[in-house]
Amino acid sequence: RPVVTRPEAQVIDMSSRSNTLADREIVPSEQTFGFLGLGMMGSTIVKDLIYTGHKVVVWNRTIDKCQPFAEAGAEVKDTPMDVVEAADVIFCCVSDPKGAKDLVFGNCGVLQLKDLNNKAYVEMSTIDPDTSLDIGEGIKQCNGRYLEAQIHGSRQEAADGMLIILAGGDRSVFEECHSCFKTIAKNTFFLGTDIGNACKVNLILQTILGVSLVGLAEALALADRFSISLNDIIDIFDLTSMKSPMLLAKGKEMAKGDFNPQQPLSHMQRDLRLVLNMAENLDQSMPVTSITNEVFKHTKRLGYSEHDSSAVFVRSRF
Ligand code: NA7
Repeated sequence: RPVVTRPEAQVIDMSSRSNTLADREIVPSEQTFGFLGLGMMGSTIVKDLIYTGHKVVVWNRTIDKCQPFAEAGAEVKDTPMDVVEAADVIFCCVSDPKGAKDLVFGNCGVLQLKDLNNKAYVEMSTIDPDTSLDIGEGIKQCNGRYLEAQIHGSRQEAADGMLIILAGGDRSVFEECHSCFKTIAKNTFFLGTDIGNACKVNLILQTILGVSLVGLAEALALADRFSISLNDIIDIFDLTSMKSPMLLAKGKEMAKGDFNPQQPLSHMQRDLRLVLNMAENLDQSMPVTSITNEVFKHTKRLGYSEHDSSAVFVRSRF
């Protein structure tokens, strides 16, 4: 069993800007945008929203993370409910479905306000369709408008303003978020008014990613057993029609043993679990995804939760 060191804590560089922002003519909306959750994704997004001139009010469970944003001009609130009171459109970007639900239905959560007065709530945390339906229903029952806006992309893609937004729900909210989405994403899709579709599409994309990563890891582990240079394999792979920017990048990370979390392994495994739950409800057979999930679960148990998903290679090398 390898000795595992935790990845270095990632810090948001408040002064760095993605090159892409300079090319996008962004006219910031006049509305006030609330933001719940200043993890790596949330922080990167909020930093760019402030930079492009949006009025932002923030909250994070660990309050210390709000400090740099206060210095950069954001208003900081004590509870999610306070953010909702102060904002017109509220984004949420936390780890998982449970966290997303807590912020809406929990103590000091969004729905403590009872009447949302037509405010908009935008769920960016990766969640399953049923959770999105529950959140959407709660928001609508309290006179609010709901949009699921799933973010597809790595932390680096977020830092580069190159996310893909997959949205569904209230079209008016989608339009009100235009200048925000233009700030953070290279493409934005509205997948219809049915809540849940955007979550499904996001999780389907994650299935492709997860299964591909495990295939890549196993192939490279076999090369390693033969003492074939992994760099050679990657160079040759680059010449084939199988290559993709993502697989090349992940292959290089595996070869270097550099698992700096761009897409944390725990998030990948969470997504596969959500996929398998969806499939279970449909009696849809997904044997390869099931095994992929087991592989990620095992890698988590080996201590690689917080590393990048490419750390799945370590397990394959056993
Ligand atoms: P991170 O960097 O792991 O950050 C997770 C964030 O979620 C962070 O702000 C956490 O607060 C917050 N969190 C987690 N659980 C809760 C609960 N129960 N209540 C309130 N806040 C919570 O993840 P990323 O930023 O990379 O990703 C966020 C989402 O974007 C994720 O769904 C991705 O798939 C897409 P903390 O700072 O720990 O107090």
